[in-house]
Amino acid sequence: MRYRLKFKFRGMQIWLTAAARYARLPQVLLPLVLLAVACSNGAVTGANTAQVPAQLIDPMAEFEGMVVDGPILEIGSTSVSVRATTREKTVCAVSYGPTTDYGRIATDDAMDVGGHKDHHPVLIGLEPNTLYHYSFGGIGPDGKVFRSPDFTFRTLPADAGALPEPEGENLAALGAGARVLAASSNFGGGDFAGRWGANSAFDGDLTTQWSSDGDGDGAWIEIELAAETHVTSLGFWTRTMGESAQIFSFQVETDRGEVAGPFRLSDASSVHYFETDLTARRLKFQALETSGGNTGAVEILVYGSPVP
Ligand SMILES: [Ca+2]
Repeated sequence: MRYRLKFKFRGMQIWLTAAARYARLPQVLLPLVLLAVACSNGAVTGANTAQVPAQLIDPMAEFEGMVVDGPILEIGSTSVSVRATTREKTVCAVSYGPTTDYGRIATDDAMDVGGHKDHHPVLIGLEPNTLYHYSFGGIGPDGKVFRSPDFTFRTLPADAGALPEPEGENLAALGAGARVLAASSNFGGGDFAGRWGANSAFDGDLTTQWSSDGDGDGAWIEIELAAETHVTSLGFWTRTMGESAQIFSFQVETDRGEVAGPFRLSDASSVHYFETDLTARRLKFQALETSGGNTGAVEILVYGSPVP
């Protein structure tokens, strides 16, 4: 079977013919069609098309040149963290789903307006022990799009020993009236509400993170709950930068001087829950063992009931 594509460019007829013997044909043809539409629109509206390069972009070829490290996956049972580094600042996205039709998209909420080089999108809402397809792509400041070929991963089986998410409201959420009192630091000297600020560990957003400024084992963060609370469960999702920034264990200290822990975090791909029996208005979460560097948390959660 053969496809034929026809379009006008600056008054000239250009014919493209491609044989459909490669599985990637639609992915190669898409940018050709987009370029053709862009060129023909310019001709119709009279826009200045003199600077439009008459070149055809192959996103997968651009991917090879743009992505210098990754994608590297931190695979959990229900979520996957993706890390990739691009040669230039770009805006990235991951398409993912159970088939090559994908169906979901994730991007890096920490994105600068002008894009960035270190990308950390998180794929959430996954089923345990399930095969998924994904493609990492984006666009650079030169207007060139790039995307990876189709990749796959299998989520981990559900951890039989892991505690499920507790019932009830997360009392550590800012929306539940909790607030950050203090933190060992925020990356870059920012404030609590900044991009890497302490509030990011209590905002209910799995794409935002609190990052300390190189505190390693010395990282800590203290919150005040809306009311004196009998704390029956904690949840903690550590951040990671692969080789650093990951918390392996932590403890929690209350304003009454009670200490619980150490609690071990087996990975950085999801929230880990722990049962507790504490009474507190204020809770101080302290890193114990870490891989050093800009340690912090994606989310910290607290469950329980008000003390009568
Ligand atoms: Ca967050």
